[in-house]
Amino acid sequence: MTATDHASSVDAVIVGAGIAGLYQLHRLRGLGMSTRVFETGDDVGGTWYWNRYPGARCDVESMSYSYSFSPELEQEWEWTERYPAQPEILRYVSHVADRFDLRRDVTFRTRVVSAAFDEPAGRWRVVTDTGETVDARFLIMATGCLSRAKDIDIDGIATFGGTTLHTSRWPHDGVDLTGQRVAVIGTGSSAVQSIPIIAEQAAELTVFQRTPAYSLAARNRPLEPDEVADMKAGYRAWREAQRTSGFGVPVEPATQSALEVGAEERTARYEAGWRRGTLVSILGGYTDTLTDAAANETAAEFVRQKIRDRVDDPGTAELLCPRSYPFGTKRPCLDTGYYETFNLPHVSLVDLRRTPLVELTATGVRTSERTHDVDVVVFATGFDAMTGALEAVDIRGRDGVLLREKWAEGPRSYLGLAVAGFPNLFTVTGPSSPSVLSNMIVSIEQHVDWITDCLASLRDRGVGTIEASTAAEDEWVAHVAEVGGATLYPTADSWYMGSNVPGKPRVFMAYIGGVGAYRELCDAVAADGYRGFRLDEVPG
Ligand code: N01
Repeated sequence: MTATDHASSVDAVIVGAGIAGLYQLHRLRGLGMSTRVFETGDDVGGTWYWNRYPGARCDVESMSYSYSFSPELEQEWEWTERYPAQPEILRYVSHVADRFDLRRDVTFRTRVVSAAFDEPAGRWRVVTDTGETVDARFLIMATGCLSRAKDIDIDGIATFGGTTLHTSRWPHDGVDLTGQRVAVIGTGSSAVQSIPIIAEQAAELTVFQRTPAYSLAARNRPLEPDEVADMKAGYRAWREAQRTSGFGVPVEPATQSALEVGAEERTARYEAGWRRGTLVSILGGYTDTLTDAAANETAAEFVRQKIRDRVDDPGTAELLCPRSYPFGTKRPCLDTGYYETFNLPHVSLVDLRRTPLVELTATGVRTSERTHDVDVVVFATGFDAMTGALEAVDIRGRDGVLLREKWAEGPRSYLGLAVAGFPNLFTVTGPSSPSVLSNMIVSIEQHVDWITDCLASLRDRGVGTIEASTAAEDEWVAHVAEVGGATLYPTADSWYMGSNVPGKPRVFMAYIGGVGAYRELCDAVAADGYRGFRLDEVPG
C-alpha cells in the first residue's frame, strides 16, 4: 500500500490498466505525480486480459510489439514465437507490472462510470461503480481502441437453449468444445484465428460469413536464438525506425505505382511479400495500393488466388474471396490454417449474403433458408471501435456537455489527444490519431510520452488547465478527413468507418498520415508552446 492507494484526491486518474495505462502510470510516477488507475478486470492486460479465445495471437511480430521504454526490459524478456500468443503477451504485461511495481496503484474490479469537470476547481470528479469518488487534476483515458464489444444485433439470443460465447469475453478457464456442434458468427480477425482451433475440437463447425476477410498466412514459428540475439543487439536502431515509419513497423518504402510495372514483376513482388507473412508486406509493395482502386485490385486478386490455392472446393473458395471492398480497407487478417480448415469434412460455410441470418432459435441459427442446429454459438462479431469505450463513460466537460453528445456526428478531437471543452482530459490513442493503423505499442508510447512531457511542462510553468481550442480541433478534424479521403479506406464498410455498428456515424476515425509524420506534428505543437491549446493558471 502506498499513500496514493486510497487517496480521494490525486494529480491524475488513469482509466484502464492495459499496455497504455500501465506505461502512463510508470511515467507519471517518474514525475512524482500521485496517480490512481481504475481497471474493470481483476488484473492487468486490457485487450490481452479479455481476448482469450482459442488461437488469440498478435499479428505484429513479438519483438516489435513490445515496450521500448526500458532497454533492460527489452534485453531480459525472451519472446518464444514470431507472433506472440495471448497467454505469452499477458505474461509479458504481468511481468512489466511486477518489474515496475505497478499494481499497487491500480484498483481492480472497478469501472469508472462517470467523470465531470468541475470548472471552478479546474479538476475532474471521477466516480466508479463501487461508489468511490476521486478528484484529479488530470484524467487520462487509456481505455483501448477495441475494448468495447459491439452490441450483438441478432434476434433471438435469449431463446437459444445452448451455450453462447463472445470471442472478446472468453471464459478464463477455457471451454471444452469436444464433440460439440459449434456455430461461429463473423469472419474478422477473431474468427479467423479461432476457427482452426475450434475445428480441432468440434464435432461439427458451421461458419456464418457475411463479408469475407482478406487473410494472409502468418508463417508463425518459434524464434531462433540467433535472430533474437541480433534483434536485441540492434534494438535501439530498430525502435527508432519503428517511430519514424508509416505503420510503426519498419519496411522498405515503396517507390513505384503498382500500375507502372508489368504483371510478372508485380506478381513476383507480391509473392515475396506473401512469403514474408506480415500484415504490411503486400500492402506496402507499391505506393498506391491504398489510394488507387486499380492498383489495389492487383494486390486483391493476388490474395484471392492464394485463397483459391488453399481451399479444395472451388465454390467454397469463391465464397471466401472478398470482392466488395478493396484489400486493406478493412483490417486484413493473418492466419494459421484458416482457409485449410474449410477442407475438413466437418466444417461448412454459410454465405449470409445469399441466405441472411434471421434469428437464433431454441436449437440453433436460422437463416432465410433453414435452421442449423448447434450446441454452441460463438459471436466473433467485433467491437464498437475507437469511440465505444470512451463514450461508455459519462464524461462531462465544460457546461456539463457530454462527450457522447459532442461526438454524436462522429469523434472530434485535436490530434486524437485532447477534446475542446474538456480541459485536462487526454485520450491515449484516441480517435483521429494513427492508433489502429499502426503497431499499437509504438503509438501508445508516443502518446504517453507526449502527455507526460506536457504535464511536466505545465507544472514547470504553473499552468493548471490545458484545453484544445475549437479552431485547432476543427482544423485537425478537417485534416484527418482530407488525408483519409485521399485513400480507399472510406469506400469500405468497416469498423474504421464506424459502419459495423448500426446507427454509428460513418466517419473515418483514424489518422492515416503515418506514425512518423504524426509524431513530428505532435512534437512541433509542443515545441511551439502547445500551439492550438489554451493554457490557464491554476484556479484559485
Ligand atoms: O471483429 P471484426 P474482430 N451478423 O469487426 C461479422 C483486432 N484484432 O473481433 O464485416 C453476421 O473485424 C462481421 O461481418 P461484416 C483487429 O484490429 C486483432 O474479428 O460486418 N455477421 C465480421 O465478419 C481486428 O480488425 C487481432 O459484414 C456479423 C465479424 O462479425 C479487430 O480487432 C485479433 C454481424 C466482425 O469482425 C476486430 O476484429 C483479433 C451480424 N449481425 C482482433 N455482426 C490480432 O492481433 C458482425 N458480424 C490478430
